[in-house]
Amino acid sequence: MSDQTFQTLGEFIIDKQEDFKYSTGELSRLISAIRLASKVVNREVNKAGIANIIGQAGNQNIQGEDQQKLDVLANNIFIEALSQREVVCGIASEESDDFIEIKATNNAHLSKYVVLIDPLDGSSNIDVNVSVGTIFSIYRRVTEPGTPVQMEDFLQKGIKQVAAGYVVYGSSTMIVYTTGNGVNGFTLDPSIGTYYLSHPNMKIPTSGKIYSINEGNYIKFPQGVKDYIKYCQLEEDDRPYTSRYIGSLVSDFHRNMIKGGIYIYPSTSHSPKGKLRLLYECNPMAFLAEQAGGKCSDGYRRILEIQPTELHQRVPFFCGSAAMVTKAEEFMTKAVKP
Ligand code: P6P
Repeated sequence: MSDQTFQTLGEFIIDKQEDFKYSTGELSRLISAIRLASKVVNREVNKAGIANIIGQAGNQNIQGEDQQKLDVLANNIFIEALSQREVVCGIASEESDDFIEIKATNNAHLSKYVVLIDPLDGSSNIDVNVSVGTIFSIYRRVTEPGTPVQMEDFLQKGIKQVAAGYVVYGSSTMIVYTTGNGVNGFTLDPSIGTYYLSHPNMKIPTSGKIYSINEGNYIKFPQGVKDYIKYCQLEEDDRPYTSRYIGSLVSDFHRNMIKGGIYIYPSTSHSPKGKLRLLYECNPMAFLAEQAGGKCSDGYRRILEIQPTELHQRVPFFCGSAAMVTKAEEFMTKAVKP
């Protein structure tokens, strides 16, 4: 790193404190809790390989310690970090059927935030050393202090998010997040455990040349998706585009944030609602995409306007450069016109 002193994430959070209306510092403490948990998960992810050598998840390693599956471990690390600091009154996780109420030791029930999280998305990629990530979404609770209520406090539309972000545990570890005032990316210097502002005010290029979709499912895709893929492959204008699919949402999304492109996980004949979860994958990514000038829909409707009905519901997902998502939506609409 040059001798230029980059702002740290801690300094950034303090500087941006005034961005949060009526700020009590609670949201800042919440983001700081996520920052801490991400460093612990980063350490565990980075030693996963060696852990595999000395003991598979679910077995005992040579120290006789039980190897936890990394996504379960990551889930526990984030829940502990958020619970200990009494900054949230409830957490919904991809790893838990129901939301977790954070019991008030002091004034947790007065905490005005709920967090929805995918603690280790793409964890099946760990064994092949592909980047994985954490995705988080933060809302202000709607109900009065006390036990949170699923419908009112967790099943809120994405437009109600107060903050959202992801951690990508890749060739370098980054936190990318928004509080509704643009998107900023921070890169971890593992030698001192400090995140530095490396990607200020991130903007998704309006268009791009990368389309990202699992074409192994091609025959199961809706006609509009098939038509759009063929459009991407035509030798015409700025095409053919390049196909890139890592199979880790955070990595595919992060690449598009920087280079431009579109990521699609559509409905299929086997999964009519697609695969990705609305509350802790699609909504946070949609908030980030829109804050960075991009676009995100289910092929027809803005993701952030969808009214959730279940904690773990799935939705089709088209996200990335605005012009590319608009073009894909045109093919989807054309294909269903009588
Ligand atoms: P497929 C990982 O399991 C995940 O939830 C996303 O991170 C990723 O983009 C997608 O599923 C990959 O799914 O069906 O293409 O393997």
